[in-house]
Amino acid sequence: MLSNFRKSIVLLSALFVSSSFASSDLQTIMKNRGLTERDILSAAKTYTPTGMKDEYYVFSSGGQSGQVLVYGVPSMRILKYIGVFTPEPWQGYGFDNESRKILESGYIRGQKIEWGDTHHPNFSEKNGEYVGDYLFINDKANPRVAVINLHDFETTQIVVNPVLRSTHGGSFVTPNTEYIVDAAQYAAPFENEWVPIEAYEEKYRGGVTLWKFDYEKGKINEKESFTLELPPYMQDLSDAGKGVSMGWAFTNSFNSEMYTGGIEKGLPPFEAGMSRNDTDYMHIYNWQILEKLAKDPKNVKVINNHKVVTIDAAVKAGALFLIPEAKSPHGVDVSPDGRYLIVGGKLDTHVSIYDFKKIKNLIDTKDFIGKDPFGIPILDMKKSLHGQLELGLGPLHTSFDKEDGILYTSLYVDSQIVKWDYKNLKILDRVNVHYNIGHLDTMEGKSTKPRGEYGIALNKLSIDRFLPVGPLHPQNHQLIDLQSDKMELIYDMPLPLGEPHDVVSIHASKIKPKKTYDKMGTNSRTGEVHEGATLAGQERIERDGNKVKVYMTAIRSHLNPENITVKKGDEVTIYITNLERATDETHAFGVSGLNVHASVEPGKTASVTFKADQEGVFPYYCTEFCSALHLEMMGYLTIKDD
Ligand code: CUK
Ligand code: CUA
Repeated sequence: MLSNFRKSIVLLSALFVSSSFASSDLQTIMKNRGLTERDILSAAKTYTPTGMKDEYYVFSSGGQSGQVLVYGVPSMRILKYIGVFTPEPWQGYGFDNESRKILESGYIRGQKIEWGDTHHPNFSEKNGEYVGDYLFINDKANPRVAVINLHDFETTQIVVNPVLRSTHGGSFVTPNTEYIVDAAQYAAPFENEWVPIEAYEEKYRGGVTLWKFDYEKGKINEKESFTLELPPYMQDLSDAGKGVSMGWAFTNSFNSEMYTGGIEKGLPPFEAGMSRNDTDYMHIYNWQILEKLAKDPKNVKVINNHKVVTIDAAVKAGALFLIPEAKSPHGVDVSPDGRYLIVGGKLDTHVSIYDFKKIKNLIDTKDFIGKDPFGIPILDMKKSLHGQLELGLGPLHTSFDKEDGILYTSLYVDSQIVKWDYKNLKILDRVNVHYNIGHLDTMEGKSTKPRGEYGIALNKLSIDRFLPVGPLHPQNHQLIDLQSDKMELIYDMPLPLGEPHDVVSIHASKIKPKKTYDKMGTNSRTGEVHEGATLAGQERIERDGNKVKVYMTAIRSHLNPENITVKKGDEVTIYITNLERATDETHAFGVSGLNVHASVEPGKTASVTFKADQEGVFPYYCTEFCSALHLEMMGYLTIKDD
């Protein structure tokens, strides 16, 4: 597929360069639109004619929308929004009972949460390679992790962190999806109680939660999950070891000062107090040892029904260490072979390359330079480093090329991507992006087998790149061609849903979504046949006291039943089964004026429950334009006061 694509580009460029460059039609268009030859080549690299499909899927965080976006590369065409932490009406997410149950499991200690701050999506992995079965994503604001089933692109689970108050360094995945890891951001007490800020060092804590994933069930097992207690250093981005560093994981931090603010008292603000020290700490911990510790009650404090492995127990078992890193770093990214840890300086112009073999040697020979106030052994920074390279202002994140030793790092302040060689510490190329890049991605770039080929710059600001739409600007995802020595910016895509912090990409062949649900009457959130599944001829209305159950079917072009009469005060549940077998024949069910909606894809059963608390006549209808007789796909709900 790629070779064909490449061939057509070669052909096109040959055509342009050798002949009179372009046909007169093309020349006219170029002249009228002010396009250069390079623009035409970029168009040829990204334009995807009708019916042609993309080579890669990209899954993007939807930022404050609490959702996930899916788009294709190289076309950058948006394919789907997936409702995750917030309602999504088209999919009925948060409206039908099945999805509402998922969404409500993400409420925190009874508090309804209606937004998210999604940061980092990650795929399930085997041997560190991406497997297109599941996607995980974390919510920084309301510390939660969600599981999305990639066989139907639906959210199937949300777990709430029982001890941390905000999490950022997640959700990264251990090489065989043993754990979904989520590291704290802002330190806070683990218990649900008031603790004065003066007790910060004593009572506030950071941590890393290791969510145990049951691959067969596709679910996080909360009982087998645990948290490693960490000092209140403000943990940050993280990554799992692989290859030579299998079993280990790495988490940055940015407040080794343990500064607690105080601008209101005339003290320096957080930003100044937190960056006084020249170094912060990378946390190095071994999850394989920790998982054994978590099974023994003497290593564990149980807080909010959740196991917390103490710092002391982790240190005693040789499972937790610190290494200084240049002040307030940002990303830590593990090389495909697991040997090198690339740490973005953020406030430092350098990127630091740590060598895990050196780190392991220091650990094995107990070669420590001291301990932190919590008794955690500290390794020598210089002795752990492979080297440092000055890349420019604001290095943040890194993603890898298919060529060994080559990678790409984002520079926030300089608004650039730098291509460089981390083994020989050499800069190879730079490209400007628009503007202020955060994360970047290369295709499958954080797996053990990166494919490179395309890069995506996730830019925080777009300023002048798009038609203006008011003071809140869209963000800009820019596509970069990585297939030759020189990086080339080839496409801009505005993303208007929220701040899309991070994306992950996967070859299209690795995602195998269902076209329809195979078992008639599937509950899509559990994969089981729904209790309310209704086949043709089984349609009925049942009453039990003031509870009314309607077993409804939908098929082109009628809903059955078409008349439902209930009494005021009844609790009404309608189960809707879409009997279609045809691809893309979704029916949906909406009742006017009652906030009732469900999307029912072929083979699915969804249910809605509502209180019939006002007398009146409420038309219901299919909200998907499914056939020429779609408008006729309707009925009447009448609510009678007697
Ligand atoms: S990120 Cu979350 S602050 Cu660099 Cu992963 Cu934007
Ligand atoms: Cu079914 Cu419209």
